[in-house]
Amino acid sequence: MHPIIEQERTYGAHNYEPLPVVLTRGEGVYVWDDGGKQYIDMMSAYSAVSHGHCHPKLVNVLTEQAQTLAMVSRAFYTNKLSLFLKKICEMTGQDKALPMNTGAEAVETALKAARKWAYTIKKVPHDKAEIIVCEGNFHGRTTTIVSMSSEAQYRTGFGPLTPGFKLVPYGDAAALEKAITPNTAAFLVEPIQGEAGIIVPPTGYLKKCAALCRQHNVLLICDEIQTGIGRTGRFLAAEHEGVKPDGVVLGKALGGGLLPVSVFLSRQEVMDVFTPGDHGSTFGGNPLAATVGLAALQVLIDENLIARAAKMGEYMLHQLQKIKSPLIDDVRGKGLLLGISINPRYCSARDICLRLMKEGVLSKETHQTVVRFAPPLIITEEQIEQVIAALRLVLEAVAVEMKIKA
Ligand code: IF1
Repeated sequence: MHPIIEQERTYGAHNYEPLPVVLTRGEGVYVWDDGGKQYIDMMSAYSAVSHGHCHPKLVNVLTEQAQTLAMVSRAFYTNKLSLFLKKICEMTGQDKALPMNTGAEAVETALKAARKWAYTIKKVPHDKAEIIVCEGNFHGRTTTIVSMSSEAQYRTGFGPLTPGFKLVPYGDAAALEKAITPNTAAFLVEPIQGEAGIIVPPTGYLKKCAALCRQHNVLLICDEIQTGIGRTGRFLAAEHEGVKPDGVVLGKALGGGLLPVSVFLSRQEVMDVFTPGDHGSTFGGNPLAATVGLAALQVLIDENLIARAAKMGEYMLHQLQKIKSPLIDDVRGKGLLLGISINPRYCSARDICLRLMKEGVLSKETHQTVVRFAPPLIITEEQIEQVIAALRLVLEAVAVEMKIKA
């Protein structure tokens, strides 16, 4: 076994099963392993590296701020936080933002805001607030968040779980309507489900949910931690449906692929439920994160990455749909958030990922059958063609080995 892998296995919890590759360097869409082999990164750290690895402008901004003022806590103001908050509010059309670090922390912030809004504004009886989420959801790994999960592995062994959540099928607005009660505080939903396997709901679904939430005075909160920041070809995926949610959660790429930056945004009436001391975080809103977050938004605009994601995503989806292989059950997604569903009769998505790795393409399976393609938004047509060629090679090799008639 590779000594680095062995050492990680010795001293690290075994909470992941990484592909057997040891990465040492990243630049743009490329990463290199410790043998000097180059890979096209089709994972971009679960969409956290949308700007490309070690983006020079972002690294400069990080370095400069790190040498100036990095951490003071929210006990004091800094000259950086308000600029970031103003920019992210302008870009989402929301009134106010509460800065955190990881996606899960921003989701927890959204849950607390929704519950307190239900009690103080909607007048839901004390401790009776309900939050509706979807089957197949992924919103993070805290014990409260996994209490909402429909995935047994994410919940098992971590009880007692947090009450107050209801599950409805994803993509079914009628099911949402049936689940709403006078105690419903919010409906928390991913515009496209990432972890569930890049599940795109029927057109009009989010719009119908928004209308139902408005009708029943329920907060529509979109978890755009994976789909936001241009990933699907719009700044927020909710924009594809012309929906402006009551609350938005952002993370991952907001940190420019360099450090954790997340935020919960909402309108004034909701955000004003928080009073000093209600909620917070040691690192949330630190000047280093705020500076990098602001620069990440600026680079997204300056390099036209949102339109690129739309154009390159359409191109990639079309190229994938042209591949005729019995191993492919389905190809789906939006922008540069794409998934290829592999027929489990022939092989696992992990097997495809291991073979792609040998061809210099790095990806990751989700739920055994889906290969996720979510590259940095800077990917070029030529690099996409290289990925498609590698995938064709791998699929053909498996078909030959399994004696499958193409
Ligand atoms: C893992 C998944 C992706 C997210 C959405 C909140 C969070 C995530 C829509 C929490 C995080 C990450 C977490 C990582 C794997 C990865 C993942 F497969 F688990 F679901 F991206 F699809 N909302 N997703 O996707 O943000 O606290 O991690 O910053 O936990 O294994 P976080």
